[in-house]
Amino acid sequence: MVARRQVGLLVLAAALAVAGAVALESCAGRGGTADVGAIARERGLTDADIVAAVKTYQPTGRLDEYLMFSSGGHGGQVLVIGIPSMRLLKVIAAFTPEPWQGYATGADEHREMMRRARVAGHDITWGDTHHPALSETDADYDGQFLFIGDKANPRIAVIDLRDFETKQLVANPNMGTDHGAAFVTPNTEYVIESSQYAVPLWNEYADVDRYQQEYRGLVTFWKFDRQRGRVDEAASFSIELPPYWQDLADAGKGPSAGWAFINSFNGEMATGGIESRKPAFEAGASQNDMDYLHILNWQKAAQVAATPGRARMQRGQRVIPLRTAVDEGLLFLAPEPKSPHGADVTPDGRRIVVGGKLDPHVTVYAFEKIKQATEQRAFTGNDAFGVPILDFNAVIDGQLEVGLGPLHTQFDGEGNAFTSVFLDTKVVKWSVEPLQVLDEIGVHYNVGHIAVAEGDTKSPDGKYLVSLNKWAIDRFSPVGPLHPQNFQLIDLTGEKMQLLYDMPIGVGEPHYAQIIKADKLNPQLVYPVGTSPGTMAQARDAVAGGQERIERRGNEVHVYMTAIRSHFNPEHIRVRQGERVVIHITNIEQAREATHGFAIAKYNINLSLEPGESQTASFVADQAGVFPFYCTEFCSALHLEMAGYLLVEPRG
Ligand code: CUK
Ligand code: CUA
Repeated sequence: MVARRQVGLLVLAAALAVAGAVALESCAGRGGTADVGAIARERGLTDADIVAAVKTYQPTGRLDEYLMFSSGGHGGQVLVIGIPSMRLLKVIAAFTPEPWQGYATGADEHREMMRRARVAGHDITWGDTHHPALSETDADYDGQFLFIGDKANPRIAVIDLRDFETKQLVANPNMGTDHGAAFVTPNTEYVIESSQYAVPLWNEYADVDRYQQEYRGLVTFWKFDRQRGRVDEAASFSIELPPYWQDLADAGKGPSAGWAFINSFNGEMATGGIESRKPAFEAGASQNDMDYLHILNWQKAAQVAATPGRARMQRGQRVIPLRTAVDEGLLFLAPEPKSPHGADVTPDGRRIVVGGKLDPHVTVYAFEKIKQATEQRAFTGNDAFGVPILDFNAVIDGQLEVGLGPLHTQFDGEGNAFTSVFLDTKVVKWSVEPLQVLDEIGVHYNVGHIAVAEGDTKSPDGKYLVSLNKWAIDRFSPVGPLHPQNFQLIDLTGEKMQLLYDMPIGVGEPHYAQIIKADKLNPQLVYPVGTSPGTMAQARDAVAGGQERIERRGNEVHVYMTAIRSHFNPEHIRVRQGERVVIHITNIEQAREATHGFAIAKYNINLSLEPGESQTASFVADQAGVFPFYCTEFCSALHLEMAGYLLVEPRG
């Protein structure tokens, strides 16, 4: 306590010295005092509060040290947040249309991307994002790509960090929902997506009565083509899994590179209750003391999938049948207590930490022991599907009691682990070797994931931890029955963890986040004129200044348009009712941030054209009349004049 007070006083002294005591007096006379001590007293701030403020405040123009990419939950987006300031820097549209960035609100490119990601014949206009994964090179974030899974539908979005935009949505044809997505292998060879709620795999339909016979879990290894910046669906493969409900996944690294680990719950294979008079899922799926950690050799599986006759094509995807996976030694199970949630590989790749939601311990598995047991075929038996089960006590390093409801674990670079504890609403710091609790801090309130700076790499920075809490309850002014979520920034630099900042998240419920050193990112600030962001290459229909024109081709009217402060060229588009209008529009600016919007009244179109960007929007002019179009971005003093008319002549 004494030490903390001294720090506070030091900070005060420093702040006063910087501000300059003379200037303070003159301010005070005009109602506001600049006496830091007086302000703190008046606002009831403690020394710890002042330290927290000084550790997080960024003066105007100062950039953050880290960027956090957070899931936006069932808002379907990705949030980009600066650390330590906790300022929201960007919302990246991924699965949900986002008009202000012209995402899926008119551009043909997005329409095509969304069309390819249709699921079960439906247009899906939202997503439930859970786990973002930064691309890695040699088990370290490389700042090139970001992937995120949509639990609901089940899909993966690929975001290019050259422009922070979504480039591809990949739908999984063989899953009901996913949850272990997205996680990457150490060189981003594959993006991992594993299922959650089992559904029939080989047949379209089977009643839940036939759960054990027909329902299956699945893990898909999406092959990532880094050169193209796209998932290569044809080069990807899946492995059939037992119908336990697979949960979180993580990829091995270092000594465990080539392996993946997936938790599961509902090892009971409960099929639900209520009208069936069987126990409801919450009870039925929580009866056993042990569930199964799935241990997968993906490197070997990739070879098996490539061997003719080993994988079966199912709905256009190569799937290694469960039987083959067992015969080839691709899949093993290790018991894990009890309804586990997080599975997290330590930075050195030697251990896997599992938190059992209904068990007060974290369980630490030793990969060396797992590997030995699989090689010596030291199994205690097989599950109902023939998958070999390892001896729990032979493959763990130990267990550590951390509190009620341990969920997810992160690591620093000094051999410490941090586990979120849901029911006790706290974060516990512990050492991996020896297994020992070191510290804990209460959070507000229901903690889910936590994220540590560079926490999933082989060399985490530690330094900061963000606790991603659900249900803020009383932390912020009430804004109706549903409160914002609460991100809490925690300082890891001292012996005791210290709470620094509360950040309300007024959108979907975030799940996971990753924090990357800001200087690893190097986004471009303008596109070369005529770039299509989809390909990052010259758009076929890009328009240079002076080339603007309108061409008629049969029933189509092609408008080659430019945008530059503060006009569109042309400003009049004349078509006949029923004609197809194809507008190719290029923002020919090269000044930073000189973005223009392009909205057409009553036709549900809004594009956002960043400097240099070229896009196409096409639609049938089915409504006769006069439709203003205008720029939606306040780009200059004469921005309101950046407008034109679409004139649709009635059919005669
Ligand atoms: S989950 Cu939400 S708190 Cu989808 Cu990783 Cu654990
Ligand atoms: Cu361009 Cu406003």
